Amino acid sequence: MSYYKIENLEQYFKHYNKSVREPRKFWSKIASENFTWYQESEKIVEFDMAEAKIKWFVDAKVNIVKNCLDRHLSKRGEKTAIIFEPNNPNDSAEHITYNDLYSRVSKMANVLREQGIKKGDRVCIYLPMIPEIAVSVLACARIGAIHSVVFAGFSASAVATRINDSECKMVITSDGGFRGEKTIDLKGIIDEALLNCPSVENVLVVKRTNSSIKMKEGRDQWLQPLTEAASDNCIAEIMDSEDPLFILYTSGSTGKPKGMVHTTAGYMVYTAYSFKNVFNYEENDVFWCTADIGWITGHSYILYGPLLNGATTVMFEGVPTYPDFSRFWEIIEKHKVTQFYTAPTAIRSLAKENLSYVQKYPLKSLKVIGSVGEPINEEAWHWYNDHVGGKRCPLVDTWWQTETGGILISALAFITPTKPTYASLPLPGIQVVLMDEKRNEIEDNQVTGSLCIKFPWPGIARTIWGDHQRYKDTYFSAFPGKYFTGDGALRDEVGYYRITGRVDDVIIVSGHNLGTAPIEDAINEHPAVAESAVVGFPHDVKGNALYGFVILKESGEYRDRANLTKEINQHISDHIGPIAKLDKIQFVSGLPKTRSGKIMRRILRKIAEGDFSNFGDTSTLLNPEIVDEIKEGRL
Ligand code: 7RM
Repeated sequence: MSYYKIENLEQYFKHYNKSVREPRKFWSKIASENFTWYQESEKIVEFDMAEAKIKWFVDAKVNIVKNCLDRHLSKRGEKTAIIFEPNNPNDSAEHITYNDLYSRVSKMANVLREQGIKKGDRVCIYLPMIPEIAVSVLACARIGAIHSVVFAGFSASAVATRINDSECKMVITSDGGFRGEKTIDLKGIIDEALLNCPSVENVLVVKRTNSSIKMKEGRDQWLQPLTEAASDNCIAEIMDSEDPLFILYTSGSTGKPKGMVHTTAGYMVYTAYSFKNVFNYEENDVFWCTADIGWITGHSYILYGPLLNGATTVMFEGVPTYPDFSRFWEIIEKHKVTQFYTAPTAIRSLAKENLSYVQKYPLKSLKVIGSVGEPINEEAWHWYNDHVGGKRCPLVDTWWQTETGGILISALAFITPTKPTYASLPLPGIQVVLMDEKRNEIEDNQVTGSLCIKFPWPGIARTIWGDHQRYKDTYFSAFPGKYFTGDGALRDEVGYYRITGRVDDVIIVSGHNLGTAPIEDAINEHPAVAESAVVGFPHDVKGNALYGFVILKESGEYRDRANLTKEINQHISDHIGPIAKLDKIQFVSGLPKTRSGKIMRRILRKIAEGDFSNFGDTSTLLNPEIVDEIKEGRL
C-alpha cells in the first residue's frame, strides 16, 4: 500500500491513524517511494521537544532540485513547468518547459559557482515575480547555497536588516519591476540598503524594465550575459537532509524579524505531499497560486510543491486590479487553470466590485479553489464559492504558517466535506491539540483553546537563524513538549477545526471571551461595510471594551454615520449577542496592513487606547500613511 495519495475519506482516517501510531513507517514509505535519494534514511526522525531539536530523514543525502527537475526530464521534459504571465496583458505569456527550466537553472547555478558562491553561503534574492526569481531560488538549492528571498516590496532598511542578519554574500535583483501601472526601482532600493551591508560582495542584476540604473564598479554585474556564457551542465551538490535549504523572514509580534530556517529533506517531502493531497493535483492540471515567491506560500506552493510533483505552475507578475478587476478571472480562463489558490483579502477586495467582472468569464476549467493567510469570513467564503467556484469546486481553507513549511490543517479537495470558515481536519502526521489557560489539553468540543502540535512533522522550521534560544522561547516554551502556533482554534463536534485568529486577538469583555474574527464577520455582513477590524481597549467596568475600525464600500449611500453605527451594532447583536457590541466605531478609509495583507492590530490597539507614543516597527506596513489618518479620527 502506498501512502502518497489519499483516495477517499475512509483512507484519510486510515492514513492519519497510521501516521500517529507509526510515524516513522508512514513517512519512511512516502519518502522512499516518491523521491530520488543519494542515500536513504534509516532512523527517519529524531527529536527533543524540550530543546526544540528536530531532525527528519536523519543521515539521508538528497538534492531537492534533482527532485524538482532532473527526475522529470525523461517523462516530462517537454511539459510546461512554469507559465509566466506578465504584468501587462498585451505581452505574451511564457511557457517554460521542464527541459528549459533545467537548463536555465543549471546555467544560473554555474554562474553562482563562478562568482564564488559555495554550499552554505547565503544569497539574498530581491526580485519581482519574473522567471528569474524561480531560476535563482532553484539555482541556489542546486549548489547548496541558502536562499533568503526578501519580498520586493520591502524598504531598503527592511532589506538591509534581513541581509545583515544572515550575512548574505550576494544579492540578486533587477533593474526594476512592473506592478500594475507602476514601475518599482528595485536596484535603487538595493543600492541604498547596501550602504549598510558589509557582507555583500556581489550583486547580479536582471534586466527587466530597462530603467536606467547605476552599476557599481567591482560589485554589480548584469546577469544575462553571464548566464548566456555559462554551461548548462551543473552537477548538483549532495546535501544532508538537515542542511539548510532557505531562510525566510517572518515578523514577530515584537522586535526584529525572525529568520525561519527550513532544511532540505523534510521540507521537500512535506511540501510535495501536502500539495498533492490538499489540491488533489493530477497530471495535466494547471495550478495557480497568486502569492508572491517572497512569502512562504510562494516558496511552497508556486515552486517546490508543484515542481516536486512535475506540475505546471503559473507565476503572475502583476496585481489583481490591473488593467481592471477581472485580471485574475481572465488569467484563469486564458491558461485553463484547474486549481486556484489565493488570500481572503484579495477575495474581499474583488467582491466589493461589480459582479460583472467575474461573471464575464465562465471559469469552467476550475476544479479546486483555495484560501490562505487569514481566516476567511463567511461572506467572502460564499462569494468565492458561488462566483469563482461556481458552487461546484471544493473550497479548501488551508491553515499553516511560515514556520510550518506547508499546509497543516485543510480539507483535502474531493475528499473532506467542506464547511464555511472551518479549515477542517489536520493532514496525516499533524497531531493537533487545543490547550487551555492552565496548560491542560482540552478534550471537549466547542471550546476555544491555544492551537498546538504535539509531534514534529517533516516540514517544521528547525530554528531561527542565529538565535535558537528565541526559536525555543517562541514556539516550545508556552506549552512544554509542544509546538505552539500562536493561534487559537475551536473544534466542533466532528473534530473540524476553525481558526479563530491569533490568540492575542481574543478580548475578554465583562468576563466573556470574544474573538475579533466573528465580530468582524458580523460587521462585514452589513451591506454598507467593505472591511473592518476590532480591537480591545481598557474599560473601567467591563475590563475591556471593543473599538471597531470600519471601511465602507465605495457607494454614496449610508451617509448617515450615526444611524450606521446603530445598524452595525444591531448586526453584531443579532449575530453574536449584545455583549459583543462595539463601544466605539470609527469610519476609516483604510487599515494598516502588512504587505501580505494582515492587519497590524498592534497599531490599532494603541490608537484605540489613545497611546500614540511608540508604534514599534512599522517598516512592514504597506500603507504607513493611514496611521496618521486613523490617529486623527480617533473617537
Ligand atoms: C501561510 C501563511 C501565518 C498566520 C497563522 C494564522 C494566519 C494563515 C490561515 C490563517 C486562518 C487560515 N503564513 N492564517 N492561514 N488563519 N485561516 N486558513 O499565511 O506565516 O504568513 O502567517 O496566518 O494566524 O498563524 S504566515
